[in-house]
Amino acid sequence: MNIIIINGPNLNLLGKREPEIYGSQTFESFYETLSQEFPQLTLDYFQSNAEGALVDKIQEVGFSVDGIVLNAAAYTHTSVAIADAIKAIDSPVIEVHISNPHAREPFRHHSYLSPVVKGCIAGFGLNSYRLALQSFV
Ligand code: CA2
Repeated sequence: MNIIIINGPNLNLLGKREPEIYGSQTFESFYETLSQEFPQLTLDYFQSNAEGALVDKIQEVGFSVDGIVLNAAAYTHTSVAIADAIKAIDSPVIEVHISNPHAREPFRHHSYLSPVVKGCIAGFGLNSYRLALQSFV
């Protein structure tokens, strides 16, 4: 199975800022671990801070990959464009979050993406990504 992990804005700072919320591991080093843990999956990884670049990537891969693990970060709570892109593609999308947005500020309680994804996993730290990959396995 071909699975791509797509991360949105500021997740390139993982392990470098706000470790009390987002942990102290960089995503690059976590991604290496995931690649070893899931040898049966062909993994790819993309990160962008730009909404349009995320829409472009979802459209680019969304008719060929077997699954998308998407942490759209703050765009989760704002982006009709990303929701429309998810609706337009064939590949199933799992929405993941490191923190539990429902336990945080009210503006994080609404997701434009949750109604159009296959499932949501939130609040388990970086393990949220691991659980999403397991769901595809
Ligand atoms: O918990 C998550 O995974 C979030 O998607 C993270 C987003 C936040 O806006 C969502 O409400 C929940 C923020 C990502 C920011 O990532 C940082 C990582 C390290 C340091 C600073 C920001």
